[in-house]
Amino acid sequence: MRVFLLLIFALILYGTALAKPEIQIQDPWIREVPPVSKMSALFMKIVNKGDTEDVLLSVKTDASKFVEIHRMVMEGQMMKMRKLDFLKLPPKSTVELRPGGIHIMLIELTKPLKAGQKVKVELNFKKSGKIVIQAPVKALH
Ligand SMILES: [Cu+2]
Repeated sequence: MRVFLLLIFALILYGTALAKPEIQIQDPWIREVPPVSKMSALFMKIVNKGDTEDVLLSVKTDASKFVEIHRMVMEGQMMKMRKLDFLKLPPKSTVELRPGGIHIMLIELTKPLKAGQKVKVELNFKKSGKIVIQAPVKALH
């Protein structure tokens, strides 16, 4: 009986070890802005191929002083941006960050962003830890 219980326990532990998120970043890009603009936004698809949720906690880059996760909301007739403290990434799903939707706001740009440049960005996830990407700067159209 004791051996049987141990076996069950080991199987549960094994299962827990296997259950984890698996994050992939696809098609990241930063919107090109005129040199006078002090803000831009970063977009991408965040794919979680794993079987448990992960959470995007924070984003860092040298391209701007501050970085925030934003979503667009309708208030009356106005589209406004609201800050999110984190972004949930459900298992077996893709969260798309795109213009007009959820985006990562780069506030107080440290240098002008020109199309063709690549910007190093560090994403911090609750379970997957740090993922570093190179996001190209592109014009919106
Ligand atoms: Cu924003």
